[in-house]
Amino acid sequence: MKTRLWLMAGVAVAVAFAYGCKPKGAQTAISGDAASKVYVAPGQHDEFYNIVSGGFNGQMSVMGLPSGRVLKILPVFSVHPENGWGFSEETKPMLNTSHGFVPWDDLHHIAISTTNAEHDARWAFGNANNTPRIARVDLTSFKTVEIIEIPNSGGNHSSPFITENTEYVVAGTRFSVPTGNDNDRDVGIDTYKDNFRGTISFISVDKDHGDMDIAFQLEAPPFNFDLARAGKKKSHGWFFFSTYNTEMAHTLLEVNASQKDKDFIMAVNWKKAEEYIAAGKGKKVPVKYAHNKWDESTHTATSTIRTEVLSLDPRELKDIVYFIPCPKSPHGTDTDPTGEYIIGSGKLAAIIPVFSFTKMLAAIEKQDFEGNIDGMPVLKYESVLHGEVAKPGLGPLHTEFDGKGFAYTSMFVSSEIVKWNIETLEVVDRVPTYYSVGHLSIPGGPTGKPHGKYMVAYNKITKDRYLPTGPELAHSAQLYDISGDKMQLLLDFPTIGEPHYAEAFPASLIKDKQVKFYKLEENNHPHVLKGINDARVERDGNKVHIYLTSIRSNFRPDNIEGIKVGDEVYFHMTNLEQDWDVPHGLAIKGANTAELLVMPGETATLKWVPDRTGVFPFYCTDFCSALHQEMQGYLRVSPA
Ligand code: CUK
Ligand code: CUA
Repeated sequence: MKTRLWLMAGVAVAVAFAYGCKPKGAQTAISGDAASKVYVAPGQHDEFYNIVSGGFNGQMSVMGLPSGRVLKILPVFSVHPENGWGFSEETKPMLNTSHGFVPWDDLHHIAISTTNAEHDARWAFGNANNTPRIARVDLTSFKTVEIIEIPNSGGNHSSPFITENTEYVVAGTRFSVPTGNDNDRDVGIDTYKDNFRGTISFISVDKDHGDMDIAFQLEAPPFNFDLARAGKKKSHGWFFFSTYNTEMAHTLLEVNASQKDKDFIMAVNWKKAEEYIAAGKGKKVPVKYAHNKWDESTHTATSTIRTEVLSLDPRELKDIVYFIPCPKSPHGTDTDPTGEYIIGSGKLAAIIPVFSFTKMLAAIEKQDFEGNIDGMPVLKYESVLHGEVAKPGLGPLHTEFDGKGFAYTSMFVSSEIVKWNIETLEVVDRVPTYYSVGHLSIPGGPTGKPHGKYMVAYNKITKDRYLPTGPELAHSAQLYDISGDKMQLLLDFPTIGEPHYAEAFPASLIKDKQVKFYKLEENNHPHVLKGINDARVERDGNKVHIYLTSIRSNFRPDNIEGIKVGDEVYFHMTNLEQDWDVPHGLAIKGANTAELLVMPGETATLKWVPDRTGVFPFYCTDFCSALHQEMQGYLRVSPA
């Protein structure tokens, strides 16, 4: 796969010449001026938080911009031995699904919460592609606090995209699937057109607390839904989805897919859909999905299985869904900061089509349609088109905005970024990327208020950019200065996992709102200890509960006897510290689990079933004081 892409990139170099752009090796030589622009002096903070998806590692990483420094890696759809996430009893329910415990996924897109189309940065949302889920991360604790599974979905790629006040997070299915409960799903794959649907989920987000709930699902035609953006400002109330395989083929082996020279952008009037739901037009569909929530008071997650979802059928309600023809296999669809322009990016197209929201409304008003799909109108390309960006490069994927009237589109095949004027559609600048760029990210770029200073290109191919590390190389990101007329490459930095999308926002939004520690008096964990005198061991049948305290620089109890082979041993460890940045860890020899890393004021539980007799040392893993190394103990296991 990578080889092929590399070849495409090679072709692209030739193509780039044809377009009159000479990729310059000189771009690799950073001038002193560029270095000073990304230099964050020791002790100084970055200007922006950058939340970066981890792709196939299922995590998010947090980086500072402009330095590119990694500040944190946080588990979302993954276990994380580093802090026991997915290993401790408290966190396991976060990774529960209707299929049971699914400790991995493929996280492509980040959405940072907004109010009035501007970042408020209360939460970061991320999608699980493989076993469809949406996660919400609290940006005061940088912890995953909620995960909701998406039923009637397969390949949850077109998500999570949010409306301008974070009213909804949407999740569009990449694979159309048979919908309904498990018993309805055993159908022939060749009955695709009749039995499969391309479901779009509208997940409501509570204004105050962020709690998610599937408000309703829309049963769209069996296309593949790739990406989406909400309308904003004048187009608030609408959502736009890119689609491919509008041939509705159940196999994409050449002959079937990409036959047509246009696919569609699907425009959804979600305010209208809301009205239909309020009027009782939704029907209840039996399904099974998990809803997992973290409770900051008990420091424990719970998982609930839900069995019903409300569904709207746009085949019956004819004024919710409209199709805009868009040249070949659109990938990204993006809306500009004013909400007027909708940009399609046909991967196999030689132009970038820009649609006008005003024209779309006028065409709907006049019923200027060229046909319909199951009764849902298809608009005429020309009547919705604002214009086309001519000869932008090859393989347009994703577009971001600087808030100064310019759009920046990544060109996967020709490995470059093209800057163009949204009104005049004129290409004003282009720069090479190393290599094969995927998403672009400008701080505030997808919102109504981009900050327009920097742009990061997340590249798919690395090749020679860093010191080589065997067959697997770090993915490469590149930071550009976009404050002037010409884009200027400032910095290369390696990333964690395979980033797809990322969103950055001003650090000032959240840096003074961070949780520094948990107050012990507010800890309602069922096994919390409020002081060292409560430390103890309790046996209940074959279950042994060790109530353990940690505080600089000892564990209590630190000599534990009376454990038998085959016992279920639970270490309930409370970190009694009440200060910032003093976690304690717990590791036990031979335990087939991860460590615990417990934050000040928090309680966490590790389960271990010893399989042999002996004396097992345990110790603190986080260097917490001068006597850290002395923070240790013994546990004795005797025959059953
Ligand atoms: S996708 Cu990866 S480069 Cu999953 Cu947003 Cu376009
Ligand atoms: Cu506690 Cu080291």
